[in-house]
Amino acid sequence: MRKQIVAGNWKMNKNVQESTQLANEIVNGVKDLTLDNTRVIVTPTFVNISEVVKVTEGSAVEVAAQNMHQAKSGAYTGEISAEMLTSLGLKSVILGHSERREYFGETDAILAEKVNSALANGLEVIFCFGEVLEDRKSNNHFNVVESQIKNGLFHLPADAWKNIVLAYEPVWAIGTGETASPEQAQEMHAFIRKIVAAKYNVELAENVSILYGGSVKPGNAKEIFSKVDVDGGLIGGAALNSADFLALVQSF
Ligand code: G2H
Repeated sequence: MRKQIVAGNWKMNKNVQESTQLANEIVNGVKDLTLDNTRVIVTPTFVNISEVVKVTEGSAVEVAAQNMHQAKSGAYTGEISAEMLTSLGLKSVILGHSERREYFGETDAILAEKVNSALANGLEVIFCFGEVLEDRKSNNHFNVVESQIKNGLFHLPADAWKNIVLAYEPVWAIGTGETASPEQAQEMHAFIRKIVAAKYNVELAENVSILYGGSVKPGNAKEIFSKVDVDGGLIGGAALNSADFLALVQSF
């Protein structure tokens, strides 16, 4: 059975004290929960990862990174490699978030390299993609999503997919308060599973967790997460306070 995941994308928020406090509250909050098939992940900024790792050690809360550079090492001022993340004990990294694509020029080709580097270093990849509003208005959203997945991931052999989590984030719903309706999310997630099954096989597609992201909050999560092909969420704004985030963890 594929895993359900609630992953908090803290983006460029929280200093070290705030990060450790939030992590502490989440660690304490999940202690009494029966999580069974649900993974809980938090992603602080790079500078706060070490401290958050200390707080979450031995708990059910996993720590992941929001990004990494594709090169092994070298003269890339300001960048972080996959190996640096694994040396901190991290198991996962988010790649391809629309903010990285839009503000930092991350192309499909760069992302494919990042995916390769992450996997080669034993990291799980939470791979994000999603259409902008114009694509949806022009009914081009399925094509856009298909091409992002194809260009970023379809070069991988089937066995690499055990370390892939997909995150569909319609750009028009990110941080805007707009959410895709549960039906829109389900429709896209079913499409994604179909194209992955067509490229690989049905079993592989059934085992991939597909998260939804974009203004998920306690008030809408239950309905979105209840959809058959939605396996949880990548959460921004509502991951920044423990009460909301813990409510989301319990929204399955
Ligand atoms: C989408 C999401 C987290 P928010 O970026 O990845 O953010 O929940 O604030 O829309």
